[in-house]
Amino acid sequence: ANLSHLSKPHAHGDNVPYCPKTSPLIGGPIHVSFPSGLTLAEVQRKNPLVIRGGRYRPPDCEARHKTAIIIPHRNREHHLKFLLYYLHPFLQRQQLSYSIYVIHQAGSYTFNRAKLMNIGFREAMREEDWDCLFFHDVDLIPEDDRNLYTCDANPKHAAIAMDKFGYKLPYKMYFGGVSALSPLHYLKMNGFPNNYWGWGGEDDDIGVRVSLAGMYISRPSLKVGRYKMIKHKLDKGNDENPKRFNMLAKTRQTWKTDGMNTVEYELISREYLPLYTNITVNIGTES
Ligand code: UDH
Repeated sequence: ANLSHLSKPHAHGDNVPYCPKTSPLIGGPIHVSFPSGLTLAEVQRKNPLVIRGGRYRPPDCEARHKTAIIIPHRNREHHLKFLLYYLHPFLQRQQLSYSIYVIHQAGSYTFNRAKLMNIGFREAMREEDWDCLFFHDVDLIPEDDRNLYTCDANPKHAAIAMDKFGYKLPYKMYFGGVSALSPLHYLKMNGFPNNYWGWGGEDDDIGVRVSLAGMYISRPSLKVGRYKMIKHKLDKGNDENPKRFNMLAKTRQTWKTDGMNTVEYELISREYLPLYTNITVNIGTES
């Protein structure tokens, strides 16, 4: 039998047109709620064109943008289910070619969000020449699909208006939650820091790196960059990092010697699940 369609299920022929510059499927504000009985099987059923590993291409036009979503994760399956439920249709309405990567920290040692992002960058770029990477907390649901998951000329902070901050930017240099960088942006700032263990500080370090590398922070409008955070308490294994203020004062000295050029980890598994690629890693402990 000819099985070639299995390896490239949505490969287009030569004469498929590019998707329009503005997707006709975009609808604006999204009403976000958290249905109690939702299952992953149902999310799968609602997204029949998503293929193994959580990949998608528009069925009848050639996407203008290729975006990888990178989600740092441990022990938040409940949030992940809701994020997938909203994010898959959201990305499809934007007519993107995309894949969702969940970077799962193995073990119970202190969480390290930024290091997981570095790993996500490397593992995603290994698979595909993405032109944009979205670094995405698992508990933030976008509330407007005009918030385009594409890259700008500068690193973009997308989650500028969260419900928990009264739909305003909490402070000018805030870069937390959801951000978008092209591979060039990412490498220019040597990625993210690897040594912020526990809660806090790493997002500000990343914001400082953007400007130290000679770039600016780009943002969508407050009307469009809206997110609802799924309420939760501080996790076990992610206590506030008391060193973060001292570390932040030194970013100028450390950014070139700590980041993408020094990230070390052990890949435990790569699983192509129906709705996302799950990458489990051992990231070691604080030295
Ligand atoms: N994350 C996990 N598992 C963890 C910890 C963090 O998956 O155990 C990921 C997840 O993607 C999360 C992100 O890291 O969205 C950021 O962590 P967070 O949600 O704990 O950070 P946030 O600032 O949480 O959003 C605030 C919780 C209250 C903290 C109060 C401290 N003063």
